[in-house]
Amino acid sequence: KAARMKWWREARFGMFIHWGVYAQWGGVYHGHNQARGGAEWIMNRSKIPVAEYKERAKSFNPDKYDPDLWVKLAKDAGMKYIIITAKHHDGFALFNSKASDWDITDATAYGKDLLKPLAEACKKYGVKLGFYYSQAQDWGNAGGSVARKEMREGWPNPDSAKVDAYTKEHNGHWDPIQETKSFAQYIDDVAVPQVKELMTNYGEIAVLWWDTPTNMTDEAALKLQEQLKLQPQIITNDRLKRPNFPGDTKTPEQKIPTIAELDGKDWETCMTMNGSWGYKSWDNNWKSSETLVRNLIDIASKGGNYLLNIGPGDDGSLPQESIHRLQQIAAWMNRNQEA
Ligand code: JFZ
Repeated sequence: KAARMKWWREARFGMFIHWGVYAQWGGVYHGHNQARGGAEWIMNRSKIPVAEYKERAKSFNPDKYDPDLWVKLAKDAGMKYIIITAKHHDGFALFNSKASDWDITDATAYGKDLLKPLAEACKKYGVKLGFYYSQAQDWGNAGGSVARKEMREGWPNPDSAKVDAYTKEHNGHWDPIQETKSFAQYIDDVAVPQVKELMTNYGEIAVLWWDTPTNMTDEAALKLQEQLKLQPQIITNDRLKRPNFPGDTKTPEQKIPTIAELDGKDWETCMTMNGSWGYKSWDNNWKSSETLVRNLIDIASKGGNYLLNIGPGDDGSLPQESIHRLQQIAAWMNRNQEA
């Protein structure tokens, strides 16, 4: 394990990327700003019917997508690795998947694998690439599980009480199409083959970043873990299934542990630059570059890694505020590096 963890323990700084078709909403549904949660949660928070969500996804066409720029910004800021949401909770795959039509190639106007060119750019700049994969929650592929959130936290829909009652009775699901398969079928038909695709088609993968093990079973976790043997050097976090699948790294979220809280395990704090992981058009609550640099120093001084998030827009461009902060971090790195 020590050999496998060596680069990660020295890395200190990485880039998290939350990107998907949810960027088209940007935290706004039917003219209403999402009341709570990250913009990547809008489908669940607003209980958008699956067909309606997929209809809008058809026009997803990120023609300003420039992975070379993303990786260069990361590299210049001193980041050693990038983790991108290959599939978030809405179930949409940013890659060409044979296991589901709910993917970039079949479901959108853009039609090209988004991860391949990112993998190439990472190789070019010597930055490691990892994938975030929402293994349990999947709102767009039948059988996936759903964390129940009340709709009235989303937008003032007159039917919200009815919708909330429905989700309560249906294990969080709000659209009958979500329950046309069992969770076990979803794992076998979608999650396992997709993880295999991710472990096979993009070269060396440094990290598999699991998330929200809602309704996970040991059986499903074992099947998913099995696919990782295709990448023997891979590092995983602790969110596959608790408590029997601890993974390699702990992931305190949006917070930096105190010295007293450290327990000797490898850890990585993930954090947003504003208040949302996915692109949210109206969130102007940006942390200053000074704060971000201080966080990095604080984390590095305690032996952790800092995974700092960007949320690209639906056209593939990065918020100007994010670019600016990455450049200011790069400038700080330059001023403070050994001669
Ligand atoms: C999850 C996702 O639901 C979210 O959209 C984002 O991808 C984030 C990085 O991960 O949210 C979480 C997961 C775990 C905790 C909090 C939010 N946690 O352990 O406190």
